[in-house]
Amino acid sequence: MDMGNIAVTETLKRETSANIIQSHGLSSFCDYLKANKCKNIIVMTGAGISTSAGIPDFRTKGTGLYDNLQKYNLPYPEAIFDIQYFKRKPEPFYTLAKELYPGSFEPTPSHRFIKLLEDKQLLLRNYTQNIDMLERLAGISDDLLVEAHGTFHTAKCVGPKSDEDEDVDIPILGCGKTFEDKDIKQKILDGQVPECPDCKGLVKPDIVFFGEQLPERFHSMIHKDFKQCDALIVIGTSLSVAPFSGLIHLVKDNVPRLLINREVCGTQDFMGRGFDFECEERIRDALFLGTCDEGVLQFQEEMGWQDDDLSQLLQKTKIS
Ligand code: CNA
Ligand code: ZN
Repeated sequence: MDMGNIAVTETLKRETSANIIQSHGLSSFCDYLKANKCKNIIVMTGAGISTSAGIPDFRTKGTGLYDNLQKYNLPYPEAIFDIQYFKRKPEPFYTLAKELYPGSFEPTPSHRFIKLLEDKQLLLRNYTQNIDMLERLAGISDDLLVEAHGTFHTAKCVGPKSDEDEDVDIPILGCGKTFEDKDIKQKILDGQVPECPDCKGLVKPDIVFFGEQLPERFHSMIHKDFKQCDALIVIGTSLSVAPFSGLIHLVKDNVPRLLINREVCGTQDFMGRGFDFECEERIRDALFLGTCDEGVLQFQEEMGWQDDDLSQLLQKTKIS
């Protein structure tokens, strides 16, 4: 028996089984941040951080948008964000856009928390799937924000409406004219479909529909950012839309990750890189199961941060 080999194997075992954080709880994640002085934190967010502002998410049973689209008479719920369907029938999207139009909602404590990370110079980037622009309203700087599913901030002519039976080309090119939200906002709020003044095409806000590419900024930022990331926080998303959902696999495998959400998600085994909130060896992922706003408040307490704004905002906001 080669005792040298056994010793090496034992050392390797100990190294690979060493915990990164001490338990799967939020406090262990915060202990790690303090002990390791992390300052390249990436925050990934979804519709769950905006529900306490009064904006429904997609998939929550009962209150989510997908359960409440009957009035739009859609062939299937996702059609409302399907580019092919939109080109044939833009009206349902605009009816929804009128209801959800940015401007009538206030940022939540969870948005404020991300801004707090920025103020403390700990935020490397906020990757959001949301299109409600509440990050901008919370004051998060443009350069720290990646709006992965686009924004209502700008819009583009996507060409004329298609006939019911016409196959829509992808990519769908209009005359290329671009617009700012102020150019089309009033039309949308008046319940009309905005039209391109040059070619009479449909003007579509630059939010990413199913069947469309994510913005160039998303693709150009992710590789450098996720390599550099020293802690990952995921808040208020079901992690069910790719490629966004795959970002949690991009951080180095010794980087701790925290999920704050009402339900567990992201645990699918992707080459051993899905969240694991149960393992007893090499604990790396932490979970706060509850509302986003409660989670960020507890986070802040664990870190010993005093932020009266956040506490006040939490009292004002209805926790959903
Ligand atoms: P989703 O699939 O609806 O998932 C939301 C997740 O958040 C679910 O896991 C919920 O359980 C959870 N959740 C909801 N409310 C809370 C809460 N208060 N506290 C804790 N957890 C909560 O939405 P995703 O963002 O994952 O899906 C991506 C889609 C949704 C993106 O393309 C967005 O554009 C789209 N979307 C955005 C908005 C918005 O901008 N506010 C609203 C609705 C949908
Ligand atoms: Zn046009």
